[in-house]
Amino acid sequence: MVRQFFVGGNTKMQVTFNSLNDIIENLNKADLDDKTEKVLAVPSIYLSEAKNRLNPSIAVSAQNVYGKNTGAFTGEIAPTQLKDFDIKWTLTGHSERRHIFKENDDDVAMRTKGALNEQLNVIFCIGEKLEERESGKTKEVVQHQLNSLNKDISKEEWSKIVIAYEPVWAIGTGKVATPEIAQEAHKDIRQWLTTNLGQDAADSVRVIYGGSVSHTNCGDLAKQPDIDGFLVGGASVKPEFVHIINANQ
Ligand code: G2H
Repeated sequence: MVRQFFVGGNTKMQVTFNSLNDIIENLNKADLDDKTEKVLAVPSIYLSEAKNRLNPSIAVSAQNVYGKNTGAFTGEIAPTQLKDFDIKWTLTGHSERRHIFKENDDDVAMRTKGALNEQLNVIFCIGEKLEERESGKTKEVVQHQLNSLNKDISKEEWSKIVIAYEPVWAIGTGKVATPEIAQEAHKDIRQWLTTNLGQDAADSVRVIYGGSVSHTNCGDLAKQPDIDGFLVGGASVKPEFVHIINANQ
């Protein structure tokens, strides 16, 4: 099975109303690979504006979601509230949520399950910290993150998920994983999919790479057999994002 190449932009909290509109204008006039699936994750306050203005070939995504649809959860956004604005995607488990805002594997699973309950698509982020890689625990950490979600969701629900492997030591640091290091981690994730969900899931679930992806490194990363695309942070708010979207051409 050929997995459709997937490029997500994660603008984080790095945009203003005006700069996001410049990004949208730039994307709308660009010649983008129509074989690549494209998603742009924006701060929640701009979701509606992005949805209204962005070319519909680029889906709009939230950067996080809560696992429940209503209640006293100040500051959170419900899956049904995303649906109210026809937002079909969300990130969950981004490393900044895990490490700055202390969301643990169970919190991330709860949020992801809540999104799936409302048929949202999820870019589910996982990845190890530098000390975990240096102590040889990469596989263990990543598998724990995958298992924590797998215990709560059905095999069928994995079809709504794109796994983003983002080694924490490579995020926003300029230290991109080499294509070989990234490929090795992606291959291990693919193996986990085979073992836990079967060959069909392993062949169809996209595993994308994130962590200092730029116009200079995206080409070599895209050539790796188990890298099905990117989640792009810093470069997604720059004109070079167009080049990254077209990396698989
Ligand atoms: C990882 C990535 C996008 P950056 O956080 O999610 O950001 O490309 O800036 O490392």
